Amino acid sequence: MSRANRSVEELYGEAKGGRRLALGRLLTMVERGGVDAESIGELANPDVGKAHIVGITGAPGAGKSTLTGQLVALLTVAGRRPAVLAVDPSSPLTGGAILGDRIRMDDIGGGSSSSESAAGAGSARPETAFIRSMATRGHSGGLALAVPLAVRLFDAMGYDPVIIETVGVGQVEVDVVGAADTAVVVVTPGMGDAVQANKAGLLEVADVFVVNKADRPGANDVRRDLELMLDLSHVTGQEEVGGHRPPIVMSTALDGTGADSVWAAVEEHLLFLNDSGRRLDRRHHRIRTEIRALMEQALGRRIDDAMNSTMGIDLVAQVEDGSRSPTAASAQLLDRLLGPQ
Ligand SMILES: Nc1nc2c(ncn2[C@@H]2O[C@H](COP(=O)(O)OP(=O)(O)OP(=O)(O)O)[C@@H](O)[C@H]2O)c(=O)[nH]1
Ligand SMILES: [Mg+2]
Repeated sequence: MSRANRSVEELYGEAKGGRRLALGRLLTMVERGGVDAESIGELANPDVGKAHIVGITGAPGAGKSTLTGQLVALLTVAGRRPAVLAVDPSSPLTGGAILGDRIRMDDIGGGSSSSESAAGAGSARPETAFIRSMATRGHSGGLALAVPLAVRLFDAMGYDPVIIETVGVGQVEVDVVGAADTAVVVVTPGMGDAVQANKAGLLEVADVFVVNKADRPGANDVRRDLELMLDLSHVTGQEEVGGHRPPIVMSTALDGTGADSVWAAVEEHLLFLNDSGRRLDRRHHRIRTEIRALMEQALGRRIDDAMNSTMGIDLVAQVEDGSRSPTAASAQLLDRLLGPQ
């Protein structure tokens, strides 16, 4: 790996010294990916490993950002330094919601949340939380690479906990949350919401369930549905022996009711992880996932190069004129790329 370039190194040093603007710029580089992002990964590496990584997911509009804002308020009052990474939903369903997220969470976080809005950097008020929205702009694998790196960066900067908010609709999003130390799944009263969460694969990854919008009718029904599903997964042996049955916590994020219980459940799960040795398993899984995503990206680049090489262009032409099958062409290119398998 090449030496981190100078400007990235300087920014890293500034960010380490508490300059929020510098951290915002580093996060923009992480978001873009490429060599600068790689350099940041190298620089942060010796400093990571302390933060409690918490994933918060759930359907669009479940109240994840509102709840996260309440948690951030609670944590900063308690003297913690939380960081929040709100992954910009690329889904057209929720597109545009992120600006609202930013404003709402900025109100609570005390100001700066990104390089663009780090105006509070010079204010006298001690700012302990750092909140950042991250857009991955449709890069394939962008989210899978940028999120773990941003988490590492926050961790290296001494932020703890690091909270990741994602909409629980796609596999990548579920994976991101599943790779956290503690995965919080937010459901709301509404027809079959618990069933939807189950379908989206969120039941398996949940360490803590939050029934948010408990001020609305039907909250207790959702709770009951979740209990039943958990009983069922227990009966069918999905729950490991000595495992952790995810608690179900009621919350009204709108006014903060229950946020303290949500955080208590999250902390309790961390204790369980530490006591049982499972925290190392999570870390192991996270590292494997991250290395795999990096390899996939690097291989993807080499595949593109191979397709654009003379050999690639010739092979495409041969498939076009019928003298070779796509399977044979791909095998030949792979042989060239990786050596005979
Ligand atoms: N009644 C009620 N409304 C809530 C509660 N929590 C959040 N809301 C409202 O639900 C809406 C969505 O809240 P968000 O926090 O943006 O939800 P989200 O899950 O972050 O949404 P996306 O990021 O767009 O998926 C907002 O209008 C909130 O004010 C709650 O406890 N009760
Ligand atoms: Mg949100």
